This record gives sequence, structure tokens and C-alpha cells, in this order.
Amino acid sequence: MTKIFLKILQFICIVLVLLSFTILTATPTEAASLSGDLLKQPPTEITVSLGNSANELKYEPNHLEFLAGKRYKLKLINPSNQKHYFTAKDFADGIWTQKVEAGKVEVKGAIHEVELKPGAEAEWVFVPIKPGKYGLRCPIAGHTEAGMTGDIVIQ
Ligand SMILES: [Cu+2]
Repeated sequence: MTKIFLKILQFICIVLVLLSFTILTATPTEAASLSGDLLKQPPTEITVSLGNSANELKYEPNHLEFLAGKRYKLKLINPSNQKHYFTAKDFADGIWTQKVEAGKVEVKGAIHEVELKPGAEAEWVFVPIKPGKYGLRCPIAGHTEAGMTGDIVIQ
């Protein structure tokens, strides 16, 4: 419960920061609608493949960059014949997750890792908040060691 509350607070903070930057040039009416506009902002789409059809143990791409305060749709796909994880806990703590969508299910709120079965797809919609460099890895036995790692930068 406290975690969710902190996430909401974080989100409100980023909205306030964005508002204070924009308010100088915006009329009061425009400024009032900015927080709503953030969620209507068309997300930048990025696709990451967990493994590939040749069953190589890697993320493609294995380096991701995001800008704080922008809205993103991270599309995760698994074209391999084994399951994989997208595990980036510190990154997940540094973003505000709007939802994770898979099939006909939408999960709202904080998420720390996503498991994709062979052939699965999921979409993670979020707004990065905390700049930093974060690690990404697949914790399935042997996968991290084989090079199924990556890094994620929030600027
Ligand atoms: Cu894996």
C-alpha cells in the first residue's frame, strides 16, 4: 500500500516539475490540462526481443535509452522456444508504470519483472522518472551467465 502511495507521489512530483517548466509559456487553461495530456501523449514504441528464433541467449537490443517525463510503450516479444524474463528491478523502481498489457489482460500499477513464455508478447506502458543506469537480466539458470543481460539508461 505504502509503495503504491509512493509511486503516486513520484508521479505527482514529475507532473509538477513538468508543469513548472511549461507554465512559463502556457496559459492557465493549457497548464491545467498538461497533467492529463501526459497520459494522452502518444507513447514512443520500442520493441525488445527476449532471445531469438535461433535460441541465442540475448536481448535484442541489449541497450535501451529513455527520457524522463516521456511516455513509452515497451513491447516485449519472445520468438524463442523457451521462456525468458525481463528483470530490471531498479529500473522498475525508477519509472511510473501505467499498465502492462498481455493478451486481453491489463495489469495496472507497479511491476518488477515480466516472464514471457515461448511466442508470448507483452506491452509495458510507463513514464521514466528517476535518471540513472540500470541493469537488465534474465534470471533463469544459465541465461545471465550466457550473456542474457543488458542496460537501461534514463536521462
Ligand atoms: Cu532467458
